[in-house]
Amino acid sequence: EDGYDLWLRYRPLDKTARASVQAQARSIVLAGEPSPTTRAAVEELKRGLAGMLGRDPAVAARPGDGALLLATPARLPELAGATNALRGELATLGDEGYLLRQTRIAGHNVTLIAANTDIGLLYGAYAWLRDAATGAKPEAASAPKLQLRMLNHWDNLDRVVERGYSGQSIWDWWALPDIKDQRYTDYARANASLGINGTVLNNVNSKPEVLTAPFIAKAAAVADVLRPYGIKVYLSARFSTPLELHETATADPLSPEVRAWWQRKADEIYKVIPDFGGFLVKANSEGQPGPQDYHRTHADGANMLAAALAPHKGIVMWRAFVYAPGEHSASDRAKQAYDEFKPLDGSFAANVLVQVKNGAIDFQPREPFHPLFGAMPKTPLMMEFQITKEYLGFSTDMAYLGTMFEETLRSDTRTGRTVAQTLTGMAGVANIGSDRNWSGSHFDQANWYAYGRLAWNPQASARDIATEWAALTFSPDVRVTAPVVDMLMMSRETVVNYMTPLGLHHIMGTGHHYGPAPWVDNLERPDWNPVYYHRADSKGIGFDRTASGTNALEQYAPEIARQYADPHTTPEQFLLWFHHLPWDYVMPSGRTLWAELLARYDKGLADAKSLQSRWAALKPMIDPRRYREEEQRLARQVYNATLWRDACIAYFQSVSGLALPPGVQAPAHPLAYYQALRYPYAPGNPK
Ligand code: BDP
Repeated sequence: EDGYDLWLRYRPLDKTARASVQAQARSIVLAGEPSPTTRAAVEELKRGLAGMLGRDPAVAARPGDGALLLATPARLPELAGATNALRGELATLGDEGYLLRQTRIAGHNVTLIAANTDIGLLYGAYAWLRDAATGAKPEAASAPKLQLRMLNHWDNLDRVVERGYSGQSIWDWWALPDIKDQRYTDYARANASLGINGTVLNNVNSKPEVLTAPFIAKAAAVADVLRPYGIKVYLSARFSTPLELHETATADPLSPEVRAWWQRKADEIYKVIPDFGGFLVKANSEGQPGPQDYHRTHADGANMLAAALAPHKGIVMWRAFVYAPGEHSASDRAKQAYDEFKPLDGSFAANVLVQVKNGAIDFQPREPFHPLFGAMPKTPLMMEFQITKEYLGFSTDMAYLGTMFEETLRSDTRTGRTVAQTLTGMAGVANIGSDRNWSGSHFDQANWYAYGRLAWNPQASARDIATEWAALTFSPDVRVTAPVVDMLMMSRETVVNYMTPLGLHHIMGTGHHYGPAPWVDNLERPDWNPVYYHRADSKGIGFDRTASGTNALEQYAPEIARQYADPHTTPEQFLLWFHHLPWDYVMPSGRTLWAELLARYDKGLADAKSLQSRWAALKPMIDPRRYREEEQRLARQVYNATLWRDACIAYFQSVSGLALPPGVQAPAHPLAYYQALRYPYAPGNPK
């Protein structure tokens, strides 16, 4: 096993499971005429059954006893019939939902995969296969809770992936449109199995070229492969495209010439991609051009593009990740997005969604939820999660993000809704590349999986998802799933502890964001420096975001602002995010803040070692290649955790001037050693 098959491995079942699956699927029957989408569903069922049962399944034209029957009301009038009990249930499932049921149809006992549309059938087929492979009962009705379930590829046209740790981009722009890699189809299968229904092919730091005819043709070729799987193609658009292509004299969104250009461009795209999804835009952030260059607002910019796409039913996903030099950068970068976007609530066109990162800084190992969730009731919002682990040790360190996504989604905004309930869509910055195992490491496949499952149902449990993934990826044997799930569930907290415990953030190495660098204080902009974020000195540590500091807290609902104003009622995990506290501040554990910080670093390292030994215990149960590949990574993770612990302790001790309490091991090297470490060819770094 090399990981290429992801969670769609369809390995032979044990005897009992085989008998049960066989009984449910003596033949595969599609009601009505095939379409490209039902063909994909039937092919997947054939592939799955052949793998799990060890022989090719029969495909029949009409249902008999034991048939696995795929039907929509349009394909099988009986389903739509007034006497059919399923009719009402189906009516609640919308265009993408499905139901699985063992029932009697046309005088036969069948396993029914029913939906209102062909894409629902495809999703139902994947769900049935998942149940078959994990031994779950095929009795379900499910519909996605979010309309838009997107991947965002940060893939450049030269195939370098920004923050990508799994090889080159899977999109071979050079070979497209004539040569369509088999991987595109397998990508579509994997994503459809999770219910992902859109993908942005190129980096948010976009180039004008992507909107020229040759690249539109390439994107169209990808769209053709993904279409049967219910996945629409989107592109990241650079705001100044017409100007940079020398086709207009300005990029001002209110200029008639510019508006007309984008309209023509939209028409041109829809001619070759009739179901093109729309644009994702990063504007006026990190040097990207945008409407503010012309003293216009984000809404002016977004609405101009939205007007061009609206006749074709396309959408604009406008990112709220804005941070630029100026007042905010000098005081508190965390406040900029809210300050710029909250006043615009209600002024975006109907086909604009604002895409907000999970936290207000930048994909840190832990952040409180972004204050814009719950604050823009008149604007459809999308969550942006980062599946690729830019700040969590790349694909080297193990960190299951299901728990992190869950933590944010379940956060109560105190505006009557959880974060999940404020969402219309979700975007995940993909961790997919052309590595054989797709995601750089086997465990990182779990993050793609968890993201997709949570995009379908943001209320799902990270633990249940981990269990499902482990069963599909390694083995349904509980002697494998139970320990693998334990590893997954502890892994992200482990990384938080050895990198940024107690609410610390952004103390990673400059540019690449790998490894510790809390000492960096000499970068051009204040908010590029780790010292800006931890503010440690001889007296204390932490960022004061209360009223005595930057008051970023006031961007949250009053109940939260009140609760977090006091360090004693602030959740410990966010303590230093919101407060600057003296080193001798007494923690709930009874330890001083200084001692607690050291204890957290120690725990992070101890847990990294525990991950390693837990995996070692699984050796007899895991296939050799995947075992070895993760074994090496977990060893490297122990090295990284040691480095983080030692470097951070050495540095914070150099500022606090405090002694290490008895029992705490001194760092292996002096601070200067850690400061001198370099990572010259760290992957994914655009600089
Ligand atoms: C940061 C990355 C940078 C991205 C930026 C973004 O370091 O490479 O371009 O986010 O989201 O996390 O636009």
